[in-house]
Amino acid sequence: MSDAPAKHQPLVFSGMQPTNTLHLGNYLGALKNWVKLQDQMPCIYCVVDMHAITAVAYAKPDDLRTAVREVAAAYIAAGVDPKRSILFQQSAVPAHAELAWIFNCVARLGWMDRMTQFKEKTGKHKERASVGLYTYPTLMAADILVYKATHVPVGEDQKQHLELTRDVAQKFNNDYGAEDFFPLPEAVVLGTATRVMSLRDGSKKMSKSDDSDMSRINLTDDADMVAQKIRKARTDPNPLPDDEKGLEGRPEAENLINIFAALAGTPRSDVIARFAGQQFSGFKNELADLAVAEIAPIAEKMRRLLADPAELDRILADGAEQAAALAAPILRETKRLVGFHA
Ligand code: AQP
Repeated sequence: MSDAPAKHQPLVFSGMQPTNTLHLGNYLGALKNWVKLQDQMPCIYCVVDMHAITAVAYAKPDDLRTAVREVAAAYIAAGVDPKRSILFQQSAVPAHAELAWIFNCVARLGWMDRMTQFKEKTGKHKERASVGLYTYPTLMAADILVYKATHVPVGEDQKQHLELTRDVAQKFNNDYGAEDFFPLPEAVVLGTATRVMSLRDGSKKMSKSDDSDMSRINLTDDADMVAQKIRKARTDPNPLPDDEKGLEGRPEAENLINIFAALAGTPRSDVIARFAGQQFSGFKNELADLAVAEIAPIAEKMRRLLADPAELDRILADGAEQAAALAAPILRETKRLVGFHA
């Protein structure tokens, strides 16, 4: 991680969508790093419910409220400390939406058309996607820049969106003659499993919205379920490879080795050396033990937190108050630069 530009105080911002229960990909790709970053600089962690409705219309408002609490509980259970970091729900701070509108007018259509996640999520049915899903990256830029955050811990899959955030910041600063007004935030990609793939298809990322629950390990899965999902994870008929080269064209094997390395905190080359030429069954048993050891305490803590929804709501409300107070002067100055009522 390089130093943030001197003009801006180091500050972390990141968020996850309450679209479903968080999974091992969210945890290894992002959440685990969020926890570590708390020791390095101030952090703001958000449950991005405004992003969530770009893809799903919740049948009942309570379904979304429950999902928001569940994500907040996962953050805390994994080690986000609401006494040190600001933890809140995106829709509680309207400054995000206000700044997103301004950024919709800064970002260019050509930039948005290049976003691979939109293409992946919509496939052949682009015309049926919501406009909100298309403009998701400008809202993400607003989430980050409304606090002038300088560092954004995300998985590999979100790096392109962060590039767009930098482009938006740069163009706003140029267009409105305000050099360095917004920082150009950096992606913080730590660890070995920055892109965890589906357990059913090694070419697709592990995702909350995958129809198959067997494709992912949820942070709420119990030990039996975790072990079962790993045992049933798709592999090919060959034994584990002897070297890195032997992983070429074997996405499922590569994914399981990456997950093993991330959970064990060892380099991937060590994992390959240790299991070289062995069958997957023994490897999978050890992988299941590692996954259970990491996930089970989180699942247990989540259950305890979710038993007291009023306390979770209090934590989120307290965080929203702090976030709104930080965003207000930045939004006011942005509107003044644009010429809006401020
Ligand atoms: N498979 C993954 N491997 C590594 N990191 C991942 N992240 C998501 N999936 C993986 C990281 O988790 C953070 C939260 O992501 P999000 O909730 O904003 O949505 P997403 O990236 O679209 O994640 P999902 O699980 O695929 O959700 P759905 O299915 O709802 O779209 C991000 O930092 C992301 O990089």
